[in-house]
Amino acid sequence: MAFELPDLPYDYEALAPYMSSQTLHLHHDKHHQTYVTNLNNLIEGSGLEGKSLEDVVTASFKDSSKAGLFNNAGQHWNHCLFWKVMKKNGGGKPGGELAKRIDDAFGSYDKFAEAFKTAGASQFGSGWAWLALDGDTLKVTKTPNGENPLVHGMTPVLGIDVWEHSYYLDYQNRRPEYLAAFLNNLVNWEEVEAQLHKAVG
Ligand code: MN3
Repeated sequence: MAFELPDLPYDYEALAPYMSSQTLHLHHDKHHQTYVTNLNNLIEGSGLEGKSLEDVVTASFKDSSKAGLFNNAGQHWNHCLFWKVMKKNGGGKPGGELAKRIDDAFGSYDKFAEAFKTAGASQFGSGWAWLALDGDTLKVTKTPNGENPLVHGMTPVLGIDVWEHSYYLDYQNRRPEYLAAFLNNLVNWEEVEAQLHKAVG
């Protein structure tokens, strides 16, 4: 069964002005679609046909002959999470178990936010910043290009795309402003908490 581009869980206008309709159309309909198309083409004959997306990501990461497959599978996984962890009128501080785990891991929400923004701003070139579960502990991490924490044995619960295609139309070169807007106005903490519960089982 071929991999498919998921619909956005909100209207294209829903995240404006923090992420414009134009950015979402290009980013979802063009960039993400291209990763899905390439993934479906490259998986043919790879020996990984029929595997779950997570299995394709982790198996192809270990095999340098499958670098193209890895990049596209990783980017498909990353974007599926990215769309889900945003919503209209999102952002601000989380509640519930997530708030407690963030306090335990970082000392406070503000310290987490600084670490997350620093990770995103300091990722040289294209990549991602993450909040991921490492064993039983939340960590902030960053990865280049299509890589993600799954390949390092961690489970991402929140991710932000810091490729230029994700913010350049709305923020030009001001990546730190985009990172701040994501945390203050876009994060769907209920979905992040759901991802956390899925990860801890
Ligand atoms: Mn992207």
